[in-house]
Amino acid sequence: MIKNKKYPQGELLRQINNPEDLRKLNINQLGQLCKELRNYIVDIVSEKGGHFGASLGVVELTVALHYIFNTPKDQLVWDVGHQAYGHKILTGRKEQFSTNRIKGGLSGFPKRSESVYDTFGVGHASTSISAALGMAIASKSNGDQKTQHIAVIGDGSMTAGIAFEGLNHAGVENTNLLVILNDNCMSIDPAVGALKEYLTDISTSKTYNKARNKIWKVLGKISQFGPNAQAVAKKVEGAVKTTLLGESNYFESLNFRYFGPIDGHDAKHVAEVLKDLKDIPGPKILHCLTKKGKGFSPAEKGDSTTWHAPGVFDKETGELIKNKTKQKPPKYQDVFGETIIELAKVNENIVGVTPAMLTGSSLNKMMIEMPNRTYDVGIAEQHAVTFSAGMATQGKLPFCNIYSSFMQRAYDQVIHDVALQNLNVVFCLDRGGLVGADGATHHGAFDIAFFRCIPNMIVSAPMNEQDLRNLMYTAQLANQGPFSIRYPRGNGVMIDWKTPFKELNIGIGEKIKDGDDIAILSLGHPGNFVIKAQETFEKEGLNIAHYDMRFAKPLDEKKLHKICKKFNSIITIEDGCLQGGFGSAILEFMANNNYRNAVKRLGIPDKFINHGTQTELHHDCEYDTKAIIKSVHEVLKCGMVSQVG
Ligand SMILES: Cc1ncc(C[n+]2csc(CCOP(=O)(O)OP(=O)(O)O)c2C)c(N)n1
Repeated sequence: MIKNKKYPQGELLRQINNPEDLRKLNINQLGQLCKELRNYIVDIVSEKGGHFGASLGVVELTVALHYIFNTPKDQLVWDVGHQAYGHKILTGRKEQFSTNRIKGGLSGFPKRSESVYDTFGVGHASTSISAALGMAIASKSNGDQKTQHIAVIGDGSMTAGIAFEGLNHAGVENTNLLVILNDNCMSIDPAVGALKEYLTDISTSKTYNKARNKIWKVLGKISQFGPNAQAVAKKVEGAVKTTLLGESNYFESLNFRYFGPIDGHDAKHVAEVLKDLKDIPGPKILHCLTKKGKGFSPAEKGDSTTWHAPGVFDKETGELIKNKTKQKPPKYQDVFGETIIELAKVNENIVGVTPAMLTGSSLNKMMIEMPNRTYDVGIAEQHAVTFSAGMATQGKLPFCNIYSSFMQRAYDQVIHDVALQNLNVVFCLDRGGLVGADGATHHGAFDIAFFRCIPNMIVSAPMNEQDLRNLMYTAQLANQGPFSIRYPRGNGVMIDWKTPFKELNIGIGEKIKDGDDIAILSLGHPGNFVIKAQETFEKEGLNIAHYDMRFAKPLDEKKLHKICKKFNSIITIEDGCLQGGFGSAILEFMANNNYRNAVKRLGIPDKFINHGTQTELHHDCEYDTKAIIKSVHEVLKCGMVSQVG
């Protein structure tokens, strides 16, 4: 077990090891507990990093939910889960919380294997309503009408199609489902779209807010109406809302009973409201207004996007502590962000598309320079892809930037809407490969495998910044069809990266070094691990060849024929899953052409990889520089011999 430092705890927090302890408090003590919980989160996240603003924003909600509901019997589902730090601390993981996101420590997201209080594994947005509804219907079918099912979802996550699908289904199921809409007007970047405007309208309607109190009065006296209580309350509530919000309360039109908006930072009030709602059957939604970063002034006043996951910072001043070591090569995402602007200045058809990862993809730079050609479509990967396809039919050239793991959401759209119609859409898959501390939900493990089998799709991965620029340049040349470029999280390798553009030949790799013992074929950034390993091979007098293949599809068959004829043994390396990935493509080529060279494949094994630093995980998965050296030594030792002459 990893070492974890002790952090100071306030008087109330000290007494709380699980929600049962919390429920012993007087409701008037909840405010004090929230302060202590907030301090504890600030103390630890300021030193260890992680998600920040969202967890501070739901401190009161978290305390009130565990205070009122009978967790873990009642099922509490957090959407995304980046806001669940307070939940982790209150549910038996207080002392371990300082190991959050560290290898061997707590996961940064709720995880069923970690705690019974984590009812559903999350990390990707907008799943909570569907999951909680599934639980609610299962409870009902088991004859259990008592268990409560609560989904806590942010306004950003509410923009995804799956959230609507969940609401749409829940509206015709009479289950104990409570959706808490945690509305802070932010996704990671400011929330976008018509729903956001609608929520703002409700939240700022003074007339409605006044009348809302009347509704609560009715609900407060609910028992006085005897058996007709629910009907009476519903009538009053419905009349007031319909008059004041027009005919169309979005949630009510989906058969949800809508309550709120309420101040999500008044723990006592939130608890009282939740207590009332507990007695109301059927699907309900409680609209809570909160602020990201609440209670930590630099985050409240500063840029909310920065404080979403700020890294380590000085908790007294709020100053972000940057690693001030020598000049580093740029992040791949920034090379993308700058290069697309350069290209778009010349090619007027280029547009940038992101599903809610404007800053994370560095497309925010283009949004500033070319707001009319940059689209943040909300947390809506499927829509981002089909929207790009639509644009492409009209001659636009979308660069649709989606993190590799989030692209999993939009698979059919890629096949059906883009590839089948052979449309010119460039998919830039950021965070391809192991991403580090975000862990299993966020690793970009599968994209090489799942894109490689799609007809018409070009699958490429740059080994460095220059390659990324040249691939982007090549992709925007006329009629390339669907073209994917995947690159990892983090920094490249070139300080001077603004190299002139050069057209690349599709499906052609690069010989980095000739050799005569073994050929190493790399795809993308791990080629740099091979270059590092060459220093050792040189010292050892080993002459190992290295090819940066650049494309997993189409393969550089001419080169592969030469390689298979010349070398007995081949090692492949990729920052992706071994099943069906780049190494598999090489094996398929060999099978199709009757080559029987010995092949060792390095990459992500067939299991889900937990969190750790990228360096730790590359090591654990055995495709870092050390593993390459070891593999070469093993191959030489056991003399993997070609079965063809
Ligand atoms: C499918 C998917 N796309 C993108 C993300 C990246 N992401 C993580 S949190 C977040 C914003 C969520 O906004 P909201 O639900 O309003 O929660 P808040 O952070 O405002 O509390 C995004 C876009 C994700 N986790 N999953």
